[in-house]
Amino acid sequence: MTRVAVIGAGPSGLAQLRAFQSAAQKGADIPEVVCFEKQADWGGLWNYTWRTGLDEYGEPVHGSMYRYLWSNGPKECLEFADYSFEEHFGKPIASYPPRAVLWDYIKGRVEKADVRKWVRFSTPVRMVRFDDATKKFTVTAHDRVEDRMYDEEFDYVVVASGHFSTPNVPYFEGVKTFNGRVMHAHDFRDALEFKDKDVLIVGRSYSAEDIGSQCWKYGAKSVTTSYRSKPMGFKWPERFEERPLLQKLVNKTAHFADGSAKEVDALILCTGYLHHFPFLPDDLRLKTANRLWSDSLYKGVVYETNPQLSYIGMQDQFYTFNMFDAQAWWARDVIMGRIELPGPEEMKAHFNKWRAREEKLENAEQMIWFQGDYVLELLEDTDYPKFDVEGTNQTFMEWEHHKAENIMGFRDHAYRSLMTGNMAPKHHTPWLEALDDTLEVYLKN
Ligand code: FAD
Ligand code: NA7
Repeated sequence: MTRVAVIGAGPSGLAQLRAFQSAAQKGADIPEVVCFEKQADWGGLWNYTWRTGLDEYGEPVHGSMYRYLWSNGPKECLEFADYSFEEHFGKPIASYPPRAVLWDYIKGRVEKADVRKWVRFSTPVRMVRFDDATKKFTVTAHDRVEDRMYDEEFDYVVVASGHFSTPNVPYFEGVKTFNGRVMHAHDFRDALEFKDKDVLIVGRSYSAEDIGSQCWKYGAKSVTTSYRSKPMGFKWPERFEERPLLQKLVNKTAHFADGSAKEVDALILCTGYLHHFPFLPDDLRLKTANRLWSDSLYKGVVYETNPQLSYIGMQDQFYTFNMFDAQAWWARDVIMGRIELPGPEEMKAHFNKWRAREEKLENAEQMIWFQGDYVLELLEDTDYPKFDVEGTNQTFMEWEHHKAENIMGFRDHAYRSLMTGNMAPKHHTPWLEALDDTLEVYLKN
């Protein structure tokens, strides 16, 4: 029997499990699927952990999510086409759910699909090797509960281990002797730690924007973000400002590229993440920056030099859950022989076409249409329910517009589901006043 190893049970890995299960449900003979998950539960980053550094077994902690995190985009843009929010919650819900609500939703689909039995929890993959002669992979996994390492053979491997977990940590002069808290966004857990503090954030992307907003919301004395390329440019409220790049720290004084200086209590590096696959040898390891068209992948999924290996969710993301689905259905159909891959030259030509377009993208709007077109291309080939990608792009446009209008209030808007056609209710409490992020409170509409 054909065997498939899926590495990771976050949204991407779970999309892969659901893809195979849905084929089985429709009567297909599917391969044996084994999913290895390092954490004790599924949901990937959405499975919040209070831990930082190393976990209970000495493994690097995967989680980068923090308390009070609310979706940074409309839920309507990430909704599963085969399992709506309304199906899960039994009613329409507001558009920017907190983490716990999204985690519940992610779990609901795979619980319904009954695929938990395919997952081996607390089992990090240590190594994957490919044998050119037998055309099989050997996966070395470590069952941390039994403390037992073992090898198993597979015909296909799908890597879904995420890429927002291993921090990219640049060095700044004087950081060694800075008299305050220094951390990377990966280790940020609770904004209340920074109440009444002057916080300095380096970075200008989602983490900088959201961690900065959180700290402000939960009572930081001031928030200063420092950018390398250009400012975020939102209409920030009082006590929140943007400055050019941090040059050095002298005791607690931060010096910036424009010659200005500010006394700060804490430094939070929101400087992004590394694609990091310590379990993959040179010939199988994806090497790419965080970009919309990743290196070395055909259709953004299949590893060019070994098509028995696929990667899900490795792109920079506007689209998330339903893009992972589109990719997982596509990978499934390659594995099941429903999609035939072209030769290396055609694959390269396809790659080059998308890469050329990606390199010309100038703004978020163009990037969203780019990723939407990519999702559409994947949807053409599989039986993943077709959904209104253009409408999803339009919702992203509204989201961008709402952010530009009011960065501290964009989460108060509501959007129409592209899956059910129903309008989301407005949330009962403005985001700035909503300090309780529990599922129970959120759903009280
Ligand atoms: P992950 O969620 O990272 O899951 C990967 C899984 O692989 C984990 O469970 C991990 O334990 C497991 N794993 C890793 N290595 C191994 C190994 N060696 N062996 C076995 N298992 C392994 N997206 C949105 O749509 N909306 C948001 O609001 C949003 N907010 C975000 C906030 C933060 C702080 C971050 C970091 C990301 C956010 N994202 C958001 C993007 C996020 O990347 C996706 O939503 C999603 O979690 C990606 O799913 P994934 O399965 O690819 O990766
Ligand atoms: P991103 O989106 O990869 O952004 C990384 C940011 O870090 C970006 O603004 C970079 O600046 C900045 N960066 C990287 N290296 C440096 C150095 N050396 N100096 C200064 N600034 C630097 O990561 P995020 O964590 O924000 O977002 C990841 C995911 O989390 C995202 O999908 C969200 O949904 C949540 P640049 O823009 O290149 O000038």
